[in-house]
Amino acid sequence: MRSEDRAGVRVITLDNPPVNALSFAYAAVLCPALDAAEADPAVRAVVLTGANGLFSGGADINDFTSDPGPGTLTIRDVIARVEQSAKTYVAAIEKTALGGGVELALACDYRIATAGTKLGFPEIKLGLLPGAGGTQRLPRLIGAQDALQLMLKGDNIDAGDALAKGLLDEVVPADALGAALALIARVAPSAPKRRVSARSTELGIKGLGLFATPFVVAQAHKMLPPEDNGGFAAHKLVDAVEASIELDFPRGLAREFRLFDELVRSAPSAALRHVFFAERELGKIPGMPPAQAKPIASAGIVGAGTMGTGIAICFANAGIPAVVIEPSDEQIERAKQMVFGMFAHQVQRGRMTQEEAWKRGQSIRFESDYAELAQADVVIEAVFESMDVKKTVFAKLDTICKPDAILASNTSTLDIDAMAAVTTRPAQVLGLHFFAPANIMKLLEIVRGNATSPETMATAIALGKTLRKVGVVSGNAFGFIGNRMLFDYAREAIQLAEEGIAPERIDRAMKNFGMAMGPFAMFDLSGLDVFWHIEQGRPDAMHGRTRIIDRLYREKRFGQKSGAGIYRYEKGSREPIPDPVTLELFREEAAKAGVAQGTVVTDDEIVKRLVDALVAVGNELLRTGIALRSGDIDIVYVYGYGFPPHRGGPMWYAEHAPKELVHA
Ligand code: T1G
Repeated sequence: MRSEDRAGVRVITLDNPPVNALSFAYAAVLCPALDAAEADPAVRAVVLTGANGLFSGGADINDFTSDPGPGTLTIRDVIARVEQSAKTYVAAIEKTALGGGVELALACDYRIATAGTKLGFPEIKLGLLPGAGGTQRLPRLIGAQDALQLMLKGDNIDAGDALAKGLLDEVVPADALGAALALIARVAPSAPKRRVSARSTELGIKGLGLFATPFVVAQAHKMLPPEDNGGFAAHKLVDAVEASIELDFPRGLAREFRLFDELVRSAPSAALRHVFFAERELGKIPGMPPAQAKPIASAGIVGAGTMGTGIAICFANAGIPAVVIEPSDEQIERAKQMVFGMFAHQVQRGRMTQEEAWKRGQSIRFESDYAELAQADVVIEAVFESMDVKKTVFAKLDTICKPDAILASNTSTLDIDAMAAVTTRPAQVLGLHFFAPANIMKLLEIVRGNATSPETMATAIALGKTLRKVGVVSGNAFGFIGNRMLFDYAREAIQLAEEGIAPERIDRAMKNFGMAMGPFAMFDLSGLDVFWHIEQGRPDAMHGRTRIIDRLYREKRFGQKSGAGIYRYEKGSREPIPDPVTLELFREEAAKAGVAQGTVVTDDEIVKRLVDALVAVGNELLRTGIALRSGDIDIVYVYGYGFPPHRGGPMWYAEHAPKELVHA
């Protein structure tokens, strides 16, 4: 922390690298400094600002694993001192202010930020609510409706929106500190304190007075997911904002503190905090010598199918021009439609200007001649999932691409080393496994081959961030991390169905657990034919072929795309309809395999068996080093396979869920 005086104004600079977290330890530094400013008659006003390129990333999330001992100073004590001060406080905010950082600013009399600053309350993403007065001060400042939206979503808003909502008093092009000093020169010491807590909360809904609060609150609760399935913090947040309307400030604050304490001890919050830190560990590869990432200024993609085109859109969104090689004019037309459609949709949703959409669309070039890839810094192959086809592509790329170009495969299961072996540059070959739809799904498996160099890995990890992906490093083995585990998960689901449990019941149990969709609906969405093809390629060691998949494939029941798979679908509908034909197929296959029908299981036991299947393979992947950390596996399943983040991922869940629910 730095503190200096400028003409009677004490400038206190938050300086707790890397993100100026307002930890218990840092509160013990800040509180005496605030007390000193308060006691110094020469100080007529105080400016709070931040070092390290931001204002503050909020409270220190590490602090939540332990209870602050009696007398421990916390962010709440810092904020109380600022608000109760007799002096004028101005928050001078640059770049980022999140969670407790915004709550600190809310305790000040004035808030000034530079244009482009991001402000937000991400606590909900940690299974928490703003627990340093935010749920009581923000509604008083900007109205209950806007405050609730901001805190329920947990997304950042920029300074312009924050000014429009009344969260900020001023937005300046640059130099927030200078603007704060100028404001103080204009207003202090004559200006009265502007304590937000002294205000009362307006509902902030046109034409609706506070009388409507019970109705609005009830509506808000109705729109939230159930408490036991991801909605725990959100419901508490609504209760806290209701308190900001119903109760005076001190009692509202006490209600907030009680609700926060309940959340910080909760399993969903512990799980979400695990996901937060697991995500930040991803780029750290134990044992890999430090290496410099190479800049990627141009990309090539081979294959303009759904994946190839989605990958090209990722590059366009990151401002990197991409050349897509596709021999079929018809396929190029389809791909151009997809690109155009995707960007037009962004414009319609107001997420992009027409001009920006045009620019990004134009940055993707479709060609048929591989020679167009000669100068690309990275080339990603996204052709049909056949090793022979991929080897042909890699051998060709190796002769055409510049010597230091990186060659990557978007394969979801196949052997990267086998592809590298047909090139003269195995050190620059790796897997970059995108998930469908590639321009939407955040997960990226970065598959390290035996010969892949540290420099290539560093470049790929940096590229993942540039493409705004969550990049997880995987060793080179069949199915890498995600798909490898998925096979055993799918297998266990089929086993349950062969034992007589209806697919729709299994899917319902997994959805109620929080999965985005159940295993059988997933089969039908991704296509049983795709599953069948991958099964043909998988090593026998991984259990035999799945009889029912074979059977459904031979009966051309491919899923949604053919109108029937595990479920059947009405024409033009994606609504799964249980199909007695499938039940009969399961019964026949079970009888052939001598699988006893009539197993009686609870929904919890269905969840247990399926999560167990994931965890058993997860442990094997950790033992063999294919996965670096159990946290990495959790991130793969949360970002790539719809595993509920409030359960922390399969490995975390197995370790932390009540023992009666798991026995991995
Ligand atoms: N607490 C502890 N560590 C944090 C942290 C935090 N709030 N924020 C970041 N870190 C660590 C992170 O783990 C990493 O560590 C390093 O800082 C750089 O982070 C009472 C309850 C601020 C936008 O949720 O969103 O306030 O890996 O890689 O990309 O109401 O970090 O280097 O060892 O992400 O530049 C609410 C979380 C807290 C914000 C910077 N705040 N942080 O992004 O760096 S709860 C948040 C972020 C709260 C109050 C409540 C981002 C960032 P390491 P990074 P970045």
